[in-house]
Amino acid sequence: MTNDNKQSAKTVLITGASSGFGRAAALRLAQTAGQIILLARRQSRLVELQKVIEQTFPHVKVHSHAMDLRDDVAVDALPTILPETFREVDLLVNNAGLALGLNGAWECSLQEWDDMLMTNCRALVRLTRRLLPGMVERNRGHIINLGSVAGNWPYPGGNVYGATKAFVQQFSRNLRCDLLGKNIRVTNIEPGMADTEFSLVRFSGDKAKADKVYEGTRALSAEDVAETIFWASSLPEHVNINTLEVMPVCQAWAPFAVNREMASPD
Ligand code: NDP
Ligand code: 8X3
Repeated sequence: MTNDNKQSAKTVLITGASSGFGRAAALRLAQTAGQIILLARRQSRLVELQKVIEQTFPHVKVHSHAMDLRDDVAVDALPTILPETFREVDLLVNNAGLALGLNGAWECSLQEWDDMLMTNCRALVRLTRRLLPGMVERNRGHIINLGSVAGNWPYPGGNVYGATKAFVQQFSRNLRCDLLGKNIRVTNIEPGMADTEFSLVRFSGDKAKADKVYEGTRALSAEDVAETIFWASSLPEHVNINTLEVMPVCQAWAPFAVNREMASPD
């Protein structure tokens, strides 16, 4: 299988483009895209990235759109308020997402659980639902979702975050079923430990705690994950990568956890 850049998406929408995978994916996809829509809440970051892309890839048209994906009204309005030349999205990268906290389920903040559900699940399906009819009408498109190894493998404190990513995985597969017979691809990319702002967000800005996650490791970089997004999107149109689980070499699965203080008295 060789990459065929002629098949690459023309108009790309990337959520969570202000940081990490989203930013790196925008820079990587700009090498072949015609138009790129950058979406996240932090406008100044998007504007800075837009300038970098425009300077580095003068052929690419960039539109920055600052919004909170938890806002249903803003998500619903998006397809009709984009500048006309950006409306026919060929590649949707549903990347925006977050983990909040690493506590046991009995002591987690319900607000944080809601925020993860709203961003990682509700916003992702809503935006997909809004853009999908156009893809179906044009019989062309690719949706790349950012799942996680946390959607496949449980770990302590992963409670709702992992569950949101399991949702994303099954949503991706079910989309494939619904789209059978249409020329639309769906891919779920499932990275392991990657050094972005992810842990800083998870630990509410506590940099020492976030740095500890990556201490002594060679974690995935944002660019490593961006490369997988680019690769999946640049394969010939008849090739669908369903799921792609990617870990750094320094990461593997834990053994089963066994508590040895619960033996019966006799
Ligand atoms: P970052 O924290 O670096 O980036 C997250 C992005 O999501 C930011 O651009 C942020 O932008 C955006 N975002 C978050 N909430 C919202 C919102 N309500 N509305 C709009 N944009 C939002 O993390 P990563 O790049 O690492 O994560 C990207 C995706 O990959 C996430 O879905 C994450 O769960 C997943 N992932 C991460 C892994 C890791 O170890 N890093 C591993 C596996 C999966 P802003 O704050 O400006 O709105
Ligand atoms: C992020 C990877 O292992 O921190 O999705 O949950 S992990």
